[in-house]
Amino acid sequence: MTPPGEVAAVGLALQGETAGGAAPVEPLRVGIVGGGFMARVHAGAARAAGARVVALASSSASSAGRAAGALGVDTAHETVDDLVRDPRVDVVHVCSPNATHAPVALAALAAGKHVICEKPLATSAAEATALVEAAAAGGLVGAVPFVYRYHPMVREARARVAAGEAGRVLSVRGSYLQDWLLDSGDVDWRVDSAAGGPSRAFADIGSHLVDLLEFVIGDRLARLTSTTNRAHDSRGGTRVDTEDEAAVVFETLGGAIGTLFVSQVAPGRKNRLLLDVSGTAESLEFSQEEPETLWVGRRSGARLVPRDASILSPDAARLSTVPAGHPMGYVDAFAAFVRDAHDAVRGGAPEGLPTFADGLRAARVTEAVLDSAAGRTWVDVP
Ligand code: SOE
Repeated sequence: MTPPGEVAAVGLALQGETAGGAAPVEPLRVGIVGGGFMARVHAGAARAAGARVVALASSSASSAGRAAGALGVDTAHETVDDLVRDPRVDVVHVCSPNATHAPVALAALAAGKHVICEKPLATSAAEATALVEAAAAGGLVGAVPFVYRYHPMVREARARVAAGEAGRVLSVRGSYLQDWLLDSGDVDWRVDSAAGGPSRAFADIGSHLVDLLEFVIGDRLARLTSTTNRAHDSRGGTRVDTEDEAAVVFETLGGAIGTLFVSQVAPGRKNRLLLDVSGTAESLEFSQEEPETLWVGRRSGARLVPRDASILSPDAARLSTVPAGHPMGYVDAFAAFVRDAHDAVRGGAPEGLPTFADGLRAARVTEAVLDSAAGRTWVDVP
């Protein structure tokens, strides 16, 4: 067991901190677009990474003023354009509704800003492609918060697969269940395709699941067939045209098979993302609601591996910033993601940073899921 004092050595340095007494680095300056739950999470993560949150813009000047006040941000801009052109802003964090992601991120890139854009990166693969190209053309960082990659035990599962300890991956079962949209009175901008895009449950949470699955097994979905379901055709008096649930069967390029199930109407399930991988030697199971352990099963027996940096792979240990027994979770994963994204802005190449290319990948899988469900057929994933 690593003594508590030594664990920080495997963690990441905060911005502004330097090794060996070198001159301190100026904090990055963040501008946030959006004023809801995710804006709050991004503001906290940016500050934890040592950045300064200097400006905020939202759908109106008044909502920007309110959110800036609540989050302790000095400048509330009247428009998003004002924010992306603010010379004090180095990185724009896009936390507004899905349909605005592409136009806001494109405007920020055009203004020469690095961008962290919430998922889904865009509501179509064509828009996501334009974002990948714009970031590359400008030599700018584009990152997407597939933050579940930042749980240390996810990195541990990935390392075990990469090292061959799990054997050849035969099958994967992924599910992501929530219940916050269970009742017909549960309304949110996400349920309306004009604001959220043509896919809701899959784009919102299935995108996390696919990203995590491909990240952990180092393989890609090749083809899939899917079906979707809707619990309520109308919510709060408005017709709903997005799915509440999606079920997917898939094959990977590497020859594995598997299933995915996502639901935002599963009673009692709050944020239950579960990934269960079976290789020829061992099975691995990670549950987002119990992120401090990884279940590792072999024919000879199963055990729960604890998040203890002294026994983990280097990448899992790197993200394990407090000693074992001091629970880490979603907020820590988010902070680690932003720390790595900001490190990339400074020219670093952090391991496993989800970029716009990964956002495009999720958009392609989402389109394949909707196409397959509409055509009731197998679809190749581009
Ligand atoms: C709501 O479904 C939500 O907040 C998602 O938008 C997030 O991406 C997910 O991490 C948690 O649930």
